[in-house]
Amino acid sequence: MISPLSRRRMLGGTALATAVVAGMLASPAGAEAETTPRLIIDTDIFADVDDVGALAIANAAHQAGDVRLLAVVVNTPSRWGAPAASAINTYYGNSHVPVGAREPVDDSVAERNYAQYLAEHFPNSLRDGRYAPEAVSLYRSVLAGQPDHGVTIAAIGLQTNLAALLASGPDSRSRLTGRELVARKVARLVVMGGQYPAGAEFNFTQDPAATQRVVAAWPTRMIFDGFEIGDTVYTGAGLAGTAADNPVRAAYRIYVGEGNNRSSWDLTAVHYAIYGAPGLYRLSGPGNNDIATDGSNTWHDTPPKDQYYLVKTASDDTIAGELNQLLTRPRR
Ligand SMILES: [Ca+2]
Repeated sequence: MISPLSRRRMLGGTALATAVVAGMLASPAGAEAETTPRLIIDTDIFADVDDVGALAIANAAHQAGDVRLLAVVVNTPSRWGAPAASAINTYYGNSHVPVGAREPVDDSVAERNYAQYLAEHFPNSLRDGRYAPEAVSLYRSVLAGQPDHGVTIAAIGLQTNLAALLASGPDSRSRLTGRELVARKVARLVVMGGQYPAGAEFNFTQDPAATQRVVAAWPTRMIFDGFEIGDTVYTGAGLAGTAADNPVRAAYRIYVGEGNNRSSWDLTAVHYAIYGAPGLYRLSGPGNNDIATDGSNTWHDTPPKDQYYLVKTASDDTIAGELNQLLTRPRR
């Protein structure tokens, strides 16, 4: 069933966004070659429920050994976003995965506020976003400890944290600037944002100045998952058959109603960041994503930068099937 909540991506709202990260090859010294991708997710969890689905997929993949989820950072000012993310990690046995929050943390309330419900009703390590580490500090700390070019970031919300990371200066965690640290440690940034070849999409229009800075200055490969990829891929109804203590099921129940689906903008981005999803997508040719002052975007093939966007090569039902399989996989 298609959710009636088809509002958000094309118009502004009050919520914020994030970034998702997925990991690439890593070669830790003194250990056997490691091929498990390493991922950081930057999310506006609390704005829409597809962030919950995306975190569920990342946790299920982490549980299966398909990815190493390094951290989650939240780019909304809600005090409930970070504990909600922690509740999902905790459900999957990943309470050790750190969750950072954007400051200042306030009492913003979203429509169908599943995030507050998860924070208050499911075990988590934070309880309140005010107790979470600050997002940029967490980014710098986590990135500094990773193999060079070993991290994928998946951005599934606003670009606010990423812009602040790029602008950050040397500190006790690293003597590199934020931009230098990203250039050294990150392999690629997968971004749910924009529309291709052109459009105006929620994640890019909520903090357009940050979007402009990130897209213009990000020093590694960028792959864009546009509005058109996940909009008609419907997932989540099957959560009604999962465990009663599953916070992902609770979030979908609150946001779209038990047994209903939601679009899969963020799920497709995180899934791609982890698995590459051969057979589901191809990459556009290289180009450059031009961000206007209002956050709308236009793709140009020239001059080419290390930027690409996803193009679907499978049906929406096929993509949804793969996502749903992960989304409803029982925790171990
Ligand atoms: Ca999101």
